[in-house]
Amino acid sequence: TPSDQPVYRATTTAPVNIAVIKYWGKRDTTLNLPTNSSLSVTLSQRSLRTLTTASASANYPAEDTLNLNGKPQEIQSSKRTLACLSNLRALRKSLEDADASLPKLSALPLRIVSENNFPTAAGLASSAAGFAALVRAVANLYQLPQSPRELSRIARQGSGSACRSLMGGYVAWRTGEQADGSDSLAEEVAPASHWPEMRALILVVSAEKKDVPSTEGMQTTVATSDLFATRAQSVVPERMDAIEAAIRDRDFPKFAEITMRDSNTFHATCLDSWPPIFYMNDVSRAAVRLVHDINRAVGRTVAAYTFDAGPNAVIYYEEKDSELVAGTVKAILGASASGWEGPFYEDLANLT
Ligand code: 2P0
Repeated sequence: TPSDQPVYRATTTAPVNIAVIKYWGKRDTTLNLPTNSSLSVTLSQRSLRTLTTASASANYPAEDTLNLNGKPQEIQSSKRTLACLSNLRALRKSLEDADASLPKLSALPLRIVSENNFPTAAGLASSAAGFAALVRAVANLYQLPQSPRELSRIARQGSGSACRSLMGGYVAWRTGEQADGSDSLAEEVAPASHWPEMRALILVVSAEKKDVPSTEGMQTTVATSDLFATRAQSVVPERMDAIEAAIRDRDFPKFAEITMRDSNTFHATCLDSWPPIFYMNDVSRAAVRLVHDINRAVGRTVAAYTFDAGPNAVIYYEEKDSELVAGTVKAILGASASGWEGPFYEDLANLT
């Protein structure tokens, strides 16, 4: 009977990454090819991660299924998920074609079960960890020999930022030049061990779903913002070089200034979109002011804020300044009148 067939299974986790040079804008919406390169820090999985199990069996109903946080997902209408799965299956099929002794997993239905330990779609990069975990879990199930860099090409098609979650440490996603996306890949700029003092404090102001999803928001910006082209063509390329140098030299003040400026430029292009897009709110801005106040009071740059497509803040700092930065931020923004609801997650930013 079918229920006697073996079940092949692989489980993995994938981390969240928080960009310091932001991805915003696509030159190809099907392949998720970006208009500018981006760079992120991968978090440690201590507080934020996706846990995914992929399994394949002839016992399963014919269609692939995906369950996210206990809810079945409509993957047959999700072109991105289908693209990831068909790319992975094709790689498995070529292994099977080359070695007849391998079980024909590529012909079996997949069952994917995924769980975030943090609010989904609240601007906490859940799609990045989610697609990275999906690709890694199926690649493990299929025992694919491809490197994280090669798998990043597949994860990118699930969600652009997901390509950066396949590696630890400091990760760049290069725009690439090819129309087929073959060179639009993530690569490690520095390993986690290069700058182990780096810390991140994640401040959650709202765990509710955001108003304008990233994909839609960036399309509006590309189509309507005058500032957008300047950022993509002249501002970001210089910042990529400068922040890579700052990471190489472990120069926190430089890293911090570029990070804060690029977050601000990204949100400026959102405000410059038509109709304007607001991801930050008054509570977010209170965190911006506090970080500048702390840096001014200390007399050196010890903290950097960055905001994604939502009001939550991520604050980077070095371990030696934990008390000064995380202590002050939690004391001031943790007070109920601040509007910050929490939770606040502390993370060793780059240990995976
Ligand atoms: C980033 N964000 O670099 C930027 C900063 C949000 C602001 O990547 O359409 O969910 O799936 O490719 O990856 C969010 O965009 O968008 C994002 P899709 P994604 O982290």
